[in-house]
Amino acid sequence: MSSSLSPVVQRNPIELYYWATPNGRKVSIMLEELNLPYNTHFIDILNDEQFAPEFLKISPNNRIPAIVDPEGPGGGAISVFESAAILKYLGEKFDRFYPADWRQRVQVDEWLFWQMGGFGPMLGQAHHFLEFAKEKVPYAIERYHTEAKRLYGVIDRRLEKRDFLAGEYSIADIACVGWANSYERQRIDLNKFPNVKIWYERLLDRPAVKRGLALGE
Ligand SMILES: N[C@@H](CCC(=O)N[C@@H](CS)C(=O)NCC(=O)O)C(=O)O
Repeated sequence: MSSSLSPVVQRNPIELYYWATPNGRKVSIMLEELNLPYNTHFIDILNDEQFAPEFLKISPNNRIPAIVDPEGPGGGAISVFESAAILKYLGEKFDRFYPADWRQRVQVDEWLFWQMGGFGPMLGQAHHFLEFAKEKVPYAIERYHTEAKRLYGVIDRRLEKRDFLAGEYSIADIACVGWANSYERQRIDLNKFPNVKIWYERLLDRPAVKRGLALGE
């Protein structure tokens, strides 16, 4: 972990294994926010490249995103898979967007894990059954679309009197905006969630968020 007294300098680029999806974009946004050098390796998940043995060595769950940092703990290389683990790793290493204060960090973790457990998997299912499923399954559409709207309601209440999800702008916001960015595909009317809409626009005003979202488009 870095010390806030001596900012860590990244000398060699981080290797990013990526496809332009909500989970992938969380990491491209974070790398852009940190202004780090990185090389992007596009893993075409529509053509099963995520199952290549070389990729499985760094991402055993055969999913993007993953990173390899040549300058990991102790100086040697480290690979990290799972988007929240990557956000936490980078946040801790560079001491940015992940507060050191324990109480504040708990809040960031709450909303980060909320995203990983709900505002991600459920929105993904809604998107799948609304747009991709080969057969129309009304039960599944109703179940996941209802859950997606409930989750947007949760985040909307949370943002009622706040600019960001957990104190200052943090990896919790970065994780959630990756998914909120696909609200149209989830058939969510953002006008019904006005606090989310303002928060989303606030995040889109950040050049790094724009660049991260645009990677691979
Ligand atoms: N919990 C994982 C989920 C990653 C994930 O689902 N990635 C998708 C793209 S958004 C993927 O690689 N899908 C490939 C597949 O399903 O085979 C994370 O947050 O990193």
